[in-house]
Amino acid sequence: MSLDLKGKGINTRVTHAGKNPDTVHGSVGVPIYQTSTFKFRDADHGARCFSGEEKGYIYTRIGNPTINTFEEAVTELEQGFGGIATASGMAAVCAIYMTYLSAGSHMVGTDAVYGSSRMVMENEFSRFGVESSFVDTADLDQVRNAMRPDTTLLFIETPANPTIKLTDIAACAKIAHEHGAVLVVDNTFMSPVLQNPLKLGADVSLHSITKYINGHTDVVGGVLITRTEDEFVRLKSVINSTGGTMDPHQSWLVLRGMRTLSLRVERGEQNAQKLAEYLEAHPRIEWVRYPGLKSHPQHDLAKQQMLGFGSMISFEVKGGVEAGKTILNNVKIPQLAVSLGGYESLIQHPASMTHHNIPKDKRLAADITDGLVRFAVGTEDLADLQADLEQALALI
Ligand code: LCS
Repeated sequence: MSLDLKGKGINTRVTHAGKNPDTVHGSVGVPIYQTSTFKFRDADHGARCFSGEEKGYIYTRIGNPTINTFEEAVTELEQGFGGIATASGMAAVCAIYMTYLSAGSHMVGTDAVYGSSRMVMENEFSRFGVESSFVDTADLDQVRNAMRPDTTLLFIETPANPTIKLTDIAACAKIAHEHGAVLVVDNTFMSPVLQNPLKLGADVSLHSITKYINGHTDVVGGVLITRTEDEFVRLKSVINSTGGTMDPHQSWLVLRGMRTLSLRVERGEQNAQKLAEYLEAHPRIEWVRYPGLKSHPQHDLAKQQMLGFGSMISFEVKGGVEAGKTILNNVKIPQLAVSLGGYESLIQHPASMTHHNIPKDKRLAADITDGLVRFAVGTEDLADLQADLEQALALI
């Protein structure tokens, strides 16, 4: 019998969520069902599985026990109706666009979303007659003004990548629903441990699993968790038929990584808070953005809608781009690489890396300045990270 997780704390849920499909051997680890297809008992059984009269696995693009265990587990963490695992975070983003937009419809999105989430809309979906407005969703008036009668999707990322600006999820749910639109929240930066958008009224929570949920910088993946059965059925139908699904081995790795999610998040956050305070007080730093700092313009919103402040910091060094490069080239512990949410610290330059594909005028309008450095804080010892930053800052 599986453990009843109702009312249990986040650490217990991270550890035990998701039913083990092995009812034969009693394995504690979840088996990898590395198969593309499943055998029917007879022709009638096959027909019943296809018609939905009987539950049963058919074909791995449509469902697989290892993938389903991961989907169940992450749904438990987000407290949603159902989860759908995807091949990558971008496959999840595109599934949202394909499901909620049609020729002649319009979406409103956060201007500082992950670069490709914006560019795939402006460069590719626009070819199919879909319109979009990317605005500063931290400012609710900009959201309200951007909504149109044909707006069917409000897509926000909070905290936003890489400006660490926050968007009020509950307020956006209200605005979206008043316009008959759905609210989708990219919850990647917080993970289900630190923010639960569905509880705040969002219709779908989205993650690039590549980041905190997997946490080991060795798998690319995504997931969508819905608040209601209706949204689950709509999205599942689009994803199953368009094929951006996860595979069983990928799901197994991600499930394994996820079992330490709350420990990693807690440690990363402790380090990030101290490092943000250290950087803010440093004479060679121009500014620091971290939701746990009192100087963050939305520190109160962070305390209200988040369960912690996360481990993503953005900062700018005095001396702009060249001084920023000195930091990137001289820190020894954070590796100079894109991505985030792994156990190890990573550092990168959004203007020339993750957000290079956004035209400069749009990038600057979204406050992604040329000197902005993004620091994904890992689980190393705080003293070592701080000493490393100190020696790099001394070179400026
Ligand atoms: N959403 C957010 C907030 C992201 O940061 C990313 C990737 C995605 C979606 C897409 O997920 P993927 O397909 O890569 O799994 N962000 C990256 C970043 O900041 N550096 O490298 C990738």
